Amino acid sequence: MSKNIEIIVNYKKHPLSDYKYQLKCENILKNKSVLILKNFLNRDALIQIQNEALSLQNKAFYCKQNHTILLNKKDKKKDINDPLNIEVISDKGCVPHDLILQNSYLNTLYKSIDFKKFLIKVLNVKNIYPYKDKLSSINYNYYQFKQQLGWHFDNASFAITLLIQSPEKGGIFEYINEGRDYKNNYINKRFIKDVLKNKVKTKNIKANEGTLILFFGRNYLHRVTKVESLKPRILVTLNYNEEKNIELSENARLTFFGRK
Ligand SMILES: O=C(O)CCC(=O)C(=O)O
Ligand SMILES: [Fe+2]
Repeated sequence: MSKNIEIIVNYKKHPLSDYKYQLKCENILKNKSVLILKNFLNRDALIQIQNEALSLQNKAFYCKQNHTILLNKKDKKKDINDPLNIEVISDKGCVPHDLILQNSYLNTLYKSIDFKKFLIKVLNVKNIYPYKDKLSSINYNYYQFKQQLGWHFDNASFAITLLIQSPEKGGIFEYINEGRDYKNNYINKRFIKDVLKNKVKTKNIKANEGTLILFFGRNYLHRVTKVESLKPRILVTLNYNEEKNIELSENARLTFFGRK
């Protein structure tokens, strides 16, 4: 199998190594905090990754969690009406990196120098590194019938996802790009309370299978609505760190993958 990234990525539409294209993407991400690259994967590569996702599905570890929008546990001693103390539910399945074949297109893409250089420029970071542990760098995520991800802000500064399979109904990525400025330690609780009460009109991302999404999830309240079809929503997260030798904590690994 060739390791050429042009076999995987639709270079005609997304010329990752072209400086002008990089600048354009960097500006969109800077201004909108989200970059959506539709038809990022070539058709054959998408089909191959979809097949891999389906063949690994029975190995997924499913976890259901109650958490606050800052991904903490609810504090029973604190005000239960405080929007930072309201619980939401997340449940999905996860296949960790060590179950993905060495020669998977996902590994080729993840390790590709061209892809890394593109990400570094667009995210405006010094460098990016894989996780030190063997589970966290690339994950398949499965949202089965009635599964969802509750409203939250990410802990990581950026997120990179590839939509692999859309459900027939539900499983929509919704977001609000107001209400928090992580750097300045600002959070608009009243506004967020209205979001949690479904009083605010949310935006959603219309991604199709093969779409790459980059976003700054620390300032973005986001969720995935319940999947309403038997066909699951399948998403890959490509996880990098700005520093070397970072591990996902053992606790988090036990929670999301069921093992260390
Ligand atoms: O499933 C998605 O599209 C988003 C996933 C997400 O927000 C997360 O894993 O923090
Ligand atoms: Fe998130």
